[in-house]
Amino acid sequence: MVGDEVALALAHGRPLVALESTLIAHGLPRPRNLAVARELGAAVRAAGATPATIGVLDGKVVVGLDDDQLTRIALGEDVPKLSVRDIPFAVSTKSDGATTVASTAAIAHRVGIGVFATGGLGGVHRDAAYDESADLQLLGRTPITIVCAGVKSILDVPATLERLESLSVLVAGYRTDRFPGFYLADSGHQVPWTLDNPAQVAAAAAARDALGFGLGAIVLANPIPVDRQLDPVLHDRVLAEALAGAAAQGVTGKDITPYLLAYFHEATGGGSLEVNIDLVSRNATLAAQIAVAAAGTPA
Ligand code: PSU
Ligand code: MN
Repeated sequence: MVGDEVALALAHGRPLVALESTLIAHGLPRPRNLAVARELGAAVRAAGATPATIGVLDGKVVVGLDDDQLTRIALGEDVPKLSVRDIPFAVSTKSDGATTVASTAAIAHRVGIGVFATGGLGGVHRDAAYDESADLQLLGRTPITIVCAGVKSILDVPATLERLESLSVLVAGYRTDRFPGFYLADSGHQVPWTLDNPAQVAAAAAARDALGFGLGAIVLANPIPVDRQLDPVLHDRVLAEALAGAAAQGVTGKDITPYLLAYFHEATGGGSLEVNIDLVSRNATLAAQIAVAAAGTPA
């Protein structure tokens, strides 16, 4: 399950950052997705931690995909998107698969990795038929730190924030009191707490664990800087078109998020893609800094 380099880092208490593979396989177009997967690993290393990209190959959960394995997940035909409930089926049928935030967080915590970086969390969708990502429930019961740019702006952001509160997920802004809007620096909503440096984030995780309330994840919301965000007017126009397109084509279930992201990437001429890559890579760097700070903090 655990690759050699990750096993060594775990054994020596060295800083590690989990990375997910659904973002690679289903959130970004090929072949750029493979280059991004490699860049994320490099960003984690440059900040002094070991990357542990998670996925499933031939029914084996792999923590720390090597370059060949990463290539298989990024470029493979019909690699399924595996949320946490799908993992037992993928294992028992010896399938390959890419792991979402929910499944990556579950696996990372299971092997003892405390920090995880992604782009934007799943959440409550805007469509009429009720659709809520399994990411939320899982984060409610999994004590890791996840660095993200908020929740994807294709979602119902205020409803998702309410669900995060109900599930007692710890939410903090990184150097901001605004909840970021994925492609946008500000979703228009506030965060209850602000943390200003990696050591404060590590200290919050340590406090949560020491209190023993059985709380779940810290969602550390790290906004894209305003000067690098997608143009908000373009964002709102494309979002309306994308939602209408999904409804007209009857896209539902686990296909809806990849559909909306791909729609954005095409309709913005790659503009949203660059922002997405930028924000994930910043999150990977910050996650590594937090893992480094946590490794220096006695438990
Ligand atoms: N962040 C991104 N791109 C993505 C995702 C996150 O920048 O594609 C993925 C994550 O794997 C997340 C999933 O768990 O989108 C949410 O899918 P759903 O809405 O079907 O739960
Ligand atoms: Mn869903």
